[in-house]
Amino acid sequence: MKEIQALIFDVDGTLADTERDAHLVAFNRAFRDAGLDWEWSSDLYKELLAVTGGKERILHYIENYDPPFTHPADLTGYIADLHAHKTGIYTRIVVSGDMPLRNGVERLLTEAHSSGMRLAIATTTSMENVEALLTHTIGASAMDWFEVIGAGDVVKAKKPAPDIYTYVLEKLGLQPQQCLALEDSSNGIRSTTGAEVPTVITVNEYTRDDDFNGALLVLDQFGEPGDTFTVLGGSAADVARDSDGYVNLELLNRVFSYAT
Ligand code: XBP
Ligand code: MG
Repeated sequence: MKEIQALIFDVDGTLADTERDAHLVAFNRAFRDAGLDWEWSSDLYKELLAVTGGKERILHYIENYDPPFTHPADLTGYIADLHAHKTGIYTRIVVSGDMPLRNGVERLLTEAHSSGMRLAIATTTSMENVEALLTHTIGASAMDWFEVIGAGDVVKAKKPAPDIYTYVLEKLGLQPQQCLALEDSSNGIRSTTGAEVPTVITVNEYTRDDDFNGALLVLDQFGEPGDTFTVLGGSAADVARDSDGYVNLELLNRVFSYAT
């Protein structure tokens, strides 16, 4: 059986349900603190998630939703400052311990780490946010579990462009077909598909209706013994149906060898 050489994890929506209870809350508080009369609802945020990256999302909102706003001379700098403030609010929410990892994530990461599996992260959010999340869920040592963390502005074109995966693959010194990506959104799978990395999806409330064409497996969650996943699709769906109902390395390797 062909074995996975490295797992590459997305962060937002995959490791934790950060979008509604942390990112969205932080955006709205940052707007209020800046004296802006903007309030993103959860439904609007679902639409805005089509654009990845907080700075890019704010610009997209200004350009396409005509909010009350007096354009500053330096719009890029203004958005960068607003977003930096949002990042501070976001990390404080995460540091307060109010953002748990999704079901099954800590078990899977712990198994992968202790078995010597190479681990990496490919995310649109910032390194600060990744560090806050890992440190305040698993613990500070979890940052060292990941050999490569590709985050935020390290590449110019964010997801759905393949650049962040290409960057991580290059740092790992691996070919795409030697790795497995874990994602939660259509922007995520467009990015992995562009980089030719086989992909397993766990959906969340914002991405349930996304198009996951090309996924090896689409699940509602990683699952735990006694709190098992539902298989939603993917070319290797039958492999998951014939399993104990939670994602572990053995299942991922079986799904992987089905694909490669
Ligand atoms: C995550 C994102 C990010 C976060 C906000 O996408 O789109 O923009 O919503 O993060 P993915 P920042 O899970 O595909 O990486 O505000 O830190 O940019
Ligand atoms: Mg995501």
